[in-house]
Amino acid sequence: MVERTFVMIKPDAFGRRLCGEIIRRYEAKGLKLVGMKLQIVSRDLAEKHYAEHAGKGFYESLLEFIMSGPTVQMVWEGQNAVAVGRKLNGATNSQEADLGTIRGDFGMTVQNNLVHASDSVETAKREIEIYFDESELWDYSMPDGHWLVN
Ligand code: IDP
Ligand code: MG
Repeated sequence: MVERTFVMIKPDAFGRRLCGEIIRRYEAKGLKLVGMKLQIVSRDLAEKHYAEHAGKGFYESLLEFIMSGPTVQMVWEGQNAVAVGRKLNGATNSQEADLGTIRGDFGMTVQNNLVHASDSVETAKREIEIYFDESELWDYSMPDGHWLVN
């Protein structure tokens, strides 16, 4: 199934100059970038994005972190894009994340884990709608597309 997933480069990765590295991994894997923007996230957006965590002990700290600097929002498309994105990122706790994943290779903490990716197709739809208008998502084909589907 061709899916879309919402991926966000968090302020720690941005501040550590890892944007290129993260985008490179998604791109080289074979996903297709269909939307992208840069912003310092407002409280309103941060609360919408992380609504499922409201009330948890780490919630306020997470919001402060996510609003603390520039972030990059992206929509990546491809077969099983949601599961592929979660694999590229690795486990939530960066110290436990497998080497070879973004969090496993570059992260040291649970909160500051560099990158977000949707956990289901439904979540992806909700998250994409929070950050993007339909007119900001692009429909095009890549010349290597036939190598990346079965
Ligand atoms: P995920 O990003 O791997 O899907 P979630 O459990 O959905 O992980 O948590 C959302 C984000 O909240 C995490 O990526 C991380 O930045 C932060 N977070 C999750 N659990 C904790 C915690 O126990 N302490 C501090 N921050 C946390
Ligand atoms: Mg999550």
